[in-house]
Amino acid sequence: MVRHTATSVVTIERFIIEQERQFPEATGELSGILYDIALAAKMIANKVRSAGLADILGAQGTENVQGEVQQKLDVISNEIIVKAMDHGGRLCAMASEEEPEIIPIPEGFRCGKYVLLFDPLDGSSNIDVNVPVGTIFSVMRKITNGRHGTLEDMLQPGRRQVAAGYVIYGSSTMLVYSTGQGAHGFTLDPSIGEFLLSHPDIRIPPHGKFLSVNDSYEQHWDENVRALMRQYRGLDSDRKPLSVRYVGSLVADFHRNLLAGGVFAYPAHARAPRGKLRLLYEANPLAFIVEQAGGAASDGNKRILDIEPTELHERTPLFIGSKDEVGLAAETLKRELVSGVEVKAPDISLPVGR
Ligand code: FDP
Repeated sequence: MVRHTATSVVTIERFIIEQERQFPEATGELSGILYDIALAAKMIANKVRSAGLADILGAQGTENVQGEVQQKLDVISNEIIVKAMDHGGRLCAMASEEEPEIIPIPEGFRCGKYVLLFDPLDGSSNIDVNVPVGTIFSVMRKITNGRHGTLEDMLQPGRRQVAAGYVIYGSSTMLVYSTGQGAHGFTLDPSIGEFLLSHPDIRIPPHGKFLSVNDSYEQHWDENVRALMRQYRGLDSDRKPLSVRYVGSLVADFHRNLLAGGVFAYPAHARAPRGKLRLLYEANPLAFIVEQAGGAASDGNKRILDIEPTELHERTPLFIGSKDEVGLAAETLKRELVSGVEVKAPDISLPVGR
């Protein structure tokens, strides 16, 4: 296996080929999906960069399946990914945060053996104020017979992902992905239009530095969540307090904590009994990455990657990041509730207000 350091000049294409060579039985289809995602990411990065100039900022006026107002760039990013991926012959279906149903491969194109699930532009409520946004993706192997992908192919637990990753459109554009052999980061060099390996084999510190949580929901949290947050803040315990950093763009908060150590928390609360984030194309892919980097992800009760999904757009509470902090969440949240707001049975059909 070729060993790269942060100073070797390695394009994402070369890296993918080298990884593929370790599996002589590989057909190259998964590699093809990753190239296409990298291409779509470059096209979206270009749109995000020129957003203010091209009059594509702001809301489109339609609502997506989650009942959230779609931003123009959400719609554009969704189209870019679908068009970059639907004709390559490697996918048999796709699913996007922006579309209520599965996206079929158009007639006339070959169907492959993988399904792709994605959030084309995560954190899009931040676009108008020039805050980093991202794309998140998950690839699963088709498990049903027949030419076309089905819902059943999508509803697999996250541990079955064959590849997952995200792109952050920040001060620079970075793509981080894993095929189960570590998590690797590539930074887009805009002068040559190539993603170059910049963060080989990312390792998240076992103990966190940062806490990312929207604590305006504190009034709706149950006692256990409040107790957990007090511990993260160094109250009621001799733990060193974590510093609070909350961008409100999952990819940006996750990325910072992945590199510097920390935990992103979006707990369930009385008004959002299943939290806000989506299992299949937000929590699962980031959980895959964080575990590959030595971290952990839990819904407070269960490992995210072991959750058996039942709906395409289902939500999950999420605690993700450094192992110690996610472990503390699992330990604290399993305590019996003494008082406070009881978290009711999940109702994932209800849109959750911001
Ligand atoms: P957004 O609604 O802007 O798309 O995925 C949804 C998400 O952003 C995450 O990126 C972000 O972490 C979270 O919602 C923010 O939610 P709150 O405003 O409730 O904190």
